[in-house]
Amino acid sequence: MRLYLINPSNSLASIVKFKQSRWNRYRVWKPLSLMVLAGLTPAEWEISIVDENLGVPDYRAMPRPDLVGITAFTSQANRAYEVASYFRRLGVPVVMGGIHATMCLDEAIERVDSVVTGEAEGIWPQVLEDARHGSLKIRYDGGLAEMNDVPLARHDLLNGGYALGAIQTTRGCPLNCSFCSVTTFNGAKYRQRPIPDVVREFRTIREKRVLVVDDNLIGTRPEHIARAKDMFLAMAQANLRKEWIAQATINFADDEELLALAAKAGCSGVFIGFESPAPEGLLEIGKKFNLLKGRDFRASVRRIRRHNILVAGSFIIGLDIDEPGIGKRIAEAASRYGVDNLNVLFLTPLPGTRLWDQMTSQGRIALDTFPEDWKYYTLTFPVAQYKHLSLDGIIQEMMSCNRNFYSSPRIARRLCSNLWQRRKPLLSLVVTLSYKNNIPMDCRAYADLKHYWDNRHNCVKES
Ligand code: B12
Ligand code: SF4
Repeated sequence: MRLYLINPSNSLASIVKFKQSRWNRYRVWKPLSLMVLAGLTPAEWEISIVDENLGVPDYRAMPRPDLVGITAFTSQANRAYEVASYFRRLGVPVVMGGIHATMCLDEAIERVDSVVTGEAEGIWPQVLEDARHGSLKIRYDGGLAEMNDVPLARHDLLNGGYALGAIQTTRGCPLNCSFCSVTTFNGAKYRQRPIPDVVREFRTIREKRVLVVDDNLIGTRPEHIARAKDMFLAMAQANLRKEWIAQATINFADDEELLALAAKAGCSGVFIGFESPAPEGLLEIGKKFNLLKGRDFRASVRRIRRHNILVAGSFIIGLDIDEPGIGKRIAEAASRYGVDNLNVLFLTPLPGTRLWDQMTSQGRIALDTFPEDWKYYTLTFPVAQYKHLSLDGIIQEMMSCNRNFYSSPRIARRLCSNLWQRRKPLLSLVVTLSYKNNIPMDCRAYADLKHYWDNRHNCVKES
């Protein structure tokens, strides 16, 4: 039995633009969901993982599979349906799972043979068994998995072409920020994998550098932090010789022992969601957590950096409180906090989030021809009506933000400081160059979007 597991591409996402800028090669990360599914698949299946991010293969030249499994974030949904349609025309059954199919079940059900909602661990063997007997059901629901059931991902199935390996150690987040799908999809309960499983899986990863995909590696409560410390200690003792980056909330900075253990375990960088430079912005999106204990962001970032860990800061542009000038404000806040890299995204109503419900009820979703328009839901395009910013206005703010933070003098200053303090200057430079080189590409993409947006609105007026 031959199984293809496919990760569809989106030509508008920067991770696939490594031909235009070689620095984007460092953004191409392994699709962990498919490696986990492969880990759940019995040995009688011959599995190929196809990652279209590395290039779309000629499916006609490939042997006909018995079953196709497709994953998709919302931004990949469009392409997922194209691939599904190709295989279904050949009579090959197609199963779709992942976040988009879960949030847009009705849409997916119309376009594939079977949809698996939720996490796959508890249900995938059943799906395969049914497929073998030609009795696939239209819908399966995996719900939330037991973390003991998360298998070792099949890292061996994807070789070459990747700068980073990937691993997951926890799922779920209690914070439920309005724009984020994680609490809806993975639940509010913070669930942790057994530490020996994590260490064992780390050993099977070939890449020297690894992305720990957890949404919040350390969690929010004292018992979460204690588990994170135990895990870092076990990783350090296992002498894994890996450098890894992860996502965490700003409370990562609050515990010196935690930071020291993380660094010892191989942590080289952390991605932190600051989201807004204004307390009212944090209240608007429901991320009050960042405001607790009268936090001093600059001091927090400094404490993390002292452990030789780089900090990438993420912000959102387009909140209801954001007015003209927000781009410069974000760039200045990020520079003041002292982050090494800045990642700014447009506020995007993703299906299944509280923001989606709010913007839908207010009639503010501007790009709403689905599934076609999902390709713009990469968070790097404005897709909604923003309260104080027009389409041109919000694009200008984004460009002014990036040009300000990634201006040559600011880059030189950060590089000198990292060189002086021997804090991974090369790694921070590579990431910086990836962001900087994408600025002209982004400008072209915005011009295309404006053209599309204008045509759409003219059509609506005429009809
Ligand atoms: C790692 C990650 C990335 C990596 C992706 C690496 C890769 N190639 O996969 C990078 C950094 C590149 C990335 C990019 C983006 N990401 Co991202 N990312 C994540 C993150 C943190 C973890 C994903 C992961 O690996 N999880 C571990 C695996 C094991 O879990 P899983 O994917 O959910 O898979 C399980 C189930 O869903 C199911 N399943 C999944 N696929 C399939 C398929 C079949 C057939 C079946 C049966 C089951 C099944 O089974 C799996 C095991 O239980 C998630 C948050 C999260 N918690 O999921 C956000 C997340 C998926 N990303 C998100 C977004 C928005 C993006 C971007 C659009 C924007 C951005 N700039 O971040 C881009 C999109 C790029 C693109 N290609 O279009 C959103 C997606 C929401 C949505 N509705 O689409 C999430 C949920 C975060 C959020 N804040 O809401 N991301
Ligand atoms: S943005 Fe981060 S902190 Fe907020 S709900 Fe999502 S994963 Fe949790």
